[in-house]
Amino acid sequence: MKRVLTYGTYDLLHYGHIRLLQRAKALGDYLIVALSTDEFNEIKGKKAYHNYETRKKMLEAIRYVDLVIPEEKWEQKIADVQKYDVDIVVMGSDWAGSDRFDYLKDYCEVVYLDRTEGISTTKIKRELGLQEPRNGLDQLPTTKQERQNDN
Ligand code: C2G
Repeated sequence: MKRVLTYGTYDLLHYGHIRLLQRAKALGDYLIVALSTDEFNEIKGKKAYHNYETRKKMLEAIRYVDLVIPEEKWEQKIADVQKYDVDIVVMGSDWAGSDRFDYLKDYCEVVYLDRTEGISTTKIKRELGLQEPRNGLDQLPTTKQERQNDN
């Protein structure tokens, strides 16, 4: 039984999230999602539309997801890998090479899957007029940092 673990906020679920979960599950038999709590989102500088309980329920309704656990701090990942006997940690490619994940290679496999272009929670909010357009032009994020904040 190959166990896969991924992390995220998963607010305003969109097909980029679903595709990530679908491909992550395809790498194993059991998929755990460590879902950012509302308090951790504050640390990440993200404001989710749905609270943790709602985002958790939505993820639990997805056929690829077997278990949802809270992500409360950056430093919990090694303990998560050991506690849940994880074989592979999977993240979207906007995290590729990040020191937030690469160190886990000493504990399990780490796989970065291509990010789904053209969709992000921030883009949805912007196009619904819920967020200021970026410098007047609706450009896709260019820097890695912008991409990491623009999911
Ligand atoms: N994602 C994707 N394609 C998109 C948007 C997101 O593949 N168009 C992926 C991200 O790379 C991430 C997952 O979907 O692997 C969840 O994205 P977010 O909810 O934005 O997660 P993030 O804020 O990157 O949180 O400890 C790590 C953080 O909790 C990750």
